[in-house]
Amino acid sequence: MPGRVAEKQLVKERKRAANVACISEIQSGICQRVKVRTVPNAVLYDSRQLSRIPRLSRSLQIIGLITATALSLSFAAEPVVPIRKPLVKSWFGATPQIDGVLSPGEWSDASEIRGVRDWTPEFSEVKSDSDSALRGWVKHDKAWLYFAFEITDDVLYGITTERWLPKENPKAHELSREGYPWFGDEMELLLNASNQWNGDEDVSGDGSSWQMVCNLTKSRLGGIGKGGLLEGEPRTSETAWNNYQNWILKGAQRAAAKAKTDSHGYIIEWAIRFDPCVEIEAHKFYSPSIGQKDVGLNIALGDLDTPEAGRGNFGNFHHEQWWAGAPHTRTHKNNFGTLRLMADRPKPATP
Ligand SMILES: [Ca+2]
Ligand SMILES: [Ca+2]
Repeated sequence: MPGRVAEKQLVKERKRAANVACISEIQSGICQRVKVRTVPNAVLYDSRQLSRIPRLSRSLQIIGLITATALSLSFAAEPVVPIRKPLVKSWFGATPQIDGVLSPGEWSDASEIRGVRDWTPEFSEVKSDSDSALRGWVKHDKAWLYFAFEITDDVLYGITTERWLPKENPKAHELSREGYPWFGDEMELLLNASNQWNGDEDVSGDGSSWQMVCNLTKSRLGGIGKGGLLEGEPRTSETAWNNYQNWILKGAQRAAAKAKTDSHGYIIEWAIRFDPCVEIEAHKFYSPSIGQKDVGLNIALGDLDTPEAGRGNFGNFHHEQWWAGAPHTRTHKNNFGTLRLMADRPKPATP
């Protein structure tokens, strides 16, 4: 469900969902009645958020088992979910070629990011690197921020599977605001250039903060079947949608996504021009001449396989792993990690 949802309605929905999720555990005697953490002033831009049923983590189930033994079943447990807040530095480096090929040495002057078993799972946990894993790199030059990702994925949606549709949206592959840009094997970058937030709000959809998608098998520029960039969230905002589309059409963001020849993964290379996409203050865009600067960053790796692999999850997604944040709130700016832009300094040589 897109659009704004009042807090009361959201809390009610989550309590109902949590009760549904809890019934089987109550029946088997290992679950307490579980309070659902509220999200004050929540603004839902992403239709995945409301539709996702909060699932009990393994640790929560263990807590439930222990407390059930020790205390009466009327006791209410309040789970505390730690929020991942990683930091990565972006050093000044050589300009890469955005072609979906990791050439020898092309990213050796960049900082490395690893995942995703230890990232935040929105859906099923990742238990094996051969199922879903990632090596990533980030760096910048005078005018652009660059990311590269080498993704391991044992089943490529729309390549080694049929292009099946989710029951939630028969228009999932329409390249409009009604479609699901993130439906498929995909990555999302979320940047908060201002590095400021007021509460639990998501990105605004302009140079100060945004969420864009790179899908392996569809794109704004290449259509269905060709990987690349798509307008991300909030798709409910016409302004955000138009900003994102302009960036793609005018080349302010460029990306290449290519399946590996063995079909067990893919490569993404992604370039983001500081002007207009890293607006650190109103009408002021990052440049190495400004000096070192922290901005908010989150990264998502979405893994869609077969409908059976994602049974019980929204859209039958198998995995959606997040570099920063907690489940269900990871798109809020206050859940992001930090990208430290290191001005004109190159990566120090390894000792
Ligand atoms: Ca390249
Ligand atoms: Ca997949």
